[in-house]
Amino acid sequence: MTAIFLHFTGVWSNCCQFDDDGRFCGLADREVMAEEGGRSFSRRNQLLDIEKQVHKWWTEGDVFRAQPKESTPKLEFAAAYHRLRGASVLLPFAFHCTGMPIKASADKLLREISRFGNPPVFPVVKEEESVETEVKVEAEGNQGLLGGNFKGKKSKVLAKTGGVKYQWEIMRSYGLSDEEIARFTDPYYWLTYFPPLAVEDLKEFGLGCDWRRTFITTDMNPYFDSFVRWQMQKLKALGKIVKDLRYTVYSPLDGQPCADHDRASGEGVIPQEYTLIKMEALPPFPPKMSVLEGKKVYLTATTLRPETMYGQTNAWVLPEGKYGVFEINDTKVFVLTYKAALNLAYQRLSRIPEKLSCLLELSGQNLIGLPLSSPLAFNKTIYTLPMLSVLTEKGTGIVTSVPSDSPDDYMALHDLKSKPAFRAKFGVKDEWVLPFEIVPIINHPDFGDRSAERICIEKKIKSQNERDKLDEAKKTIYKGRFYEGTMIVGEFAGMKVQEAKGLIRSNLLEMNQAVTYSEPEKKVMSRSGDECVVALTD
Ligand code: A2H
Repeated sequence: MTAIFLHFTGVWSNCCQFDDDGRFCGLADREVMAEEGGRSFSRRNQLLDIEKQVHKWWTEGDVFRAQPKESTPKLEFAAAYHRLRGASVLLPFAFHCTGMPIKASADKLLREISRFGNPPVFPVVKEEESVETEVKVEAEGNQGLLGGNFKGKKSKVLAKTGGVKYQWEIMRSYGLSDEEIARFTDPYYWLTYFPPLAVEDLKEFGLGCDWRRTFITTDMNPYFDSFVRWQMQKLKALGKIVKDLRYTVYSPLDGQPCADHDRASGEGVIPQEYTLIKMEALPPFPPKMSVLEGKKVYLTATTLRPETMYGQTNAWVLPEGKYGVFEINDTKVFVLTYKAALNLAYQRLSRIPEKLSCLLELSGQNLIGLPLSSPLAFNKTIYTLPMLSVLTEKGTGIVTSVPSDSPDDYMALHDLKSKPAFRAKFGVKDEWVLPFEIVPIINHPDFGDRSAERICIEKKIKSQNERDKLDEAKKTIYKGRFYEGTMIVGEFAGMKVQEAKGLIRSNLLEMNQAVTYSEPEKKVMSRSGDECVVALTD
């Protein structure tokens, strides 16, 4: 900042001084105190006059015109500083036109026209909803997609007068007419509309720019476009870049990735990746599931600890949870929540891409007692049992139980084993529970090879309902020397857990006993109002 103020100081020092309070006080202040509605604008007006005069000198003198060979391009303040020291400074200014957000906004306008007409007539929003959106729009609505604030003077006022939820309303809040807004359905129109406004603002700001050197990005500028093509092809030929798929937060309604600026809530939320364990349901199926006879049916469990799969004793469902049986291909079906199935459908794991095909709806209670064969488990057959802390919002809503290493799993199994009335309540037979003992699989340097049991006893946890204590137990296990734990069973016995984890996971994926599953780590709502999933996109 110093440089630019130095610049102004030279102009001002002849005509200004400070009043007794140390406030700036110009000539005009001292001579006339013009009053407008009780407030004086003379100081401001004088500054504006000075500014106008300086702009005139700059334009007349063509002071920012520079010859490239004599100059060093620098940022604005450095440029001004060096210019003041007599250097010939070139400051160019270009417009980086962000492709996706502009395309997304243009497409939103198209969708709004197809849903609500042109100009659109939006459904009336309730009072509370509109208050929420107002705040949002004040925070985000004025953000120019080309990287700045554009002509947004009216936007706050307008935004306050109604709930602004739609792209069309955001454009109206810039002071644009409906007729003009309709032109923004063409993404290229954005690139002709906003840059000149930005140039105006930058000139007002006093940017010392040689405007002959300005340009915009994207294929609207064939020179820039061919430069980028050349650069990308060169890098690709050198093997420095690849084209591949990646997991990204995605709006099914918009049909495209939902970046932070496209979100109504959930800013900063990223995909969380899990290993989805395929636990095969063993026929004959109970009568409720008889339509599935002949299909390969898998209960699916999301885990962050694939290396613990040797120690599985059962699977957990929420008795009152809602599950579905979804087709993955012609022969294979997955049992999981609707939400998880939707995520998978966008990750190339559904019979019809991006569509759900649900063969059957089931409650968790319907699944209790279902025998399963689960990858790597030393117990050849395990059973589906009730756990009350299963969240249907997280993962597949089905959890595989490893009571040696998970305090939640240990306490839930302990409850079922020690409380016959609890078993009876959910129709759990003794033989699904009582024969299953803890299988030691990992030696934890501080808690031994039954770490979950040890910590639950130490913390005197009585049941699966003691949520706070269980969360604390989990934290305690992961603190300290957890990462020095060693595998004591399986192919990688003797190896540190951290090294074995990735290898075991790769094996499971390779053997098709597990797949990768990803979902937003927290709920994300798009500005179009739908809940986002994670999609595998180019
Ligand atoms: B973990 P995060 Cl051995 N509801 O797998 C409740 N818990 C769920 C769930 C749901 N819908 N979906 C997954 N989980 C559990 C193994 C394991 C796990 C061990 C030790 C700790 C542990 C065997 N159960 O997790 O909230 C699954 O249990 C403690 C971190 O996404 C999954 O990994 O961090 C873990 O929670 C994912 O939890």
